[in-house]
Amino acid sequence: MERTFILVKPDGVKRGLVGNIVSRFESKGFHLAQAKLISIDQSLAETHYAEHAARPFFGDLVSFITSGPSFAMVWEGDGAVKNARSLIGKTNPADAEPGTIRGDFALSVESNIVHGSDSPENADREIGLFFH
Ligand code: FUP
Repeated sequence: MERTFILVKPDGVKRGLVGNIVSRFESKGFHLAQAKLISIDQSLAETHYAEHAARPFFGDLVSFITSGPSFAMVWEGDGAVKNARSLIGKTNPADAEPGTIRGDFALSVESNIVHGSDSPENADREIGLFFH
């Protein structure tokens, strides 16, 4: 069964959206395999977002993701990676459709509530980073 890694970022946890987001994944039919609250440290943040290390927003991204507790999850289901990204919506909430998590809850790309793996290979990598 395909797995994906989903993270409710510090803005989503602070705003009390964990339950709503978990409920959306449950309602879609995914199976919750693992979950935990985690305070992401500098090292984990830089490893998780390594592909963005050279981007101008990298420093702000690392500061943001380490700014408070996040809620990490592993969800299983057919086409889990692609289906989860459909629930999450486009990276920039301004482009995300209403009905998606980012479309319903976020206004800015810097604080876009939730992360979801973008490929099965990255899902395995991220699950290994957060659950070991
Ligand atoms: P996604 O896979 O949808 O989370 O998007 P990306 O991997 O492209 O981006 C990861 C995170 O970098 C986003 F969630 C927010 C941040 N980001 C910015 O802050 N500014 C940008 O211009 C692009 C991304």
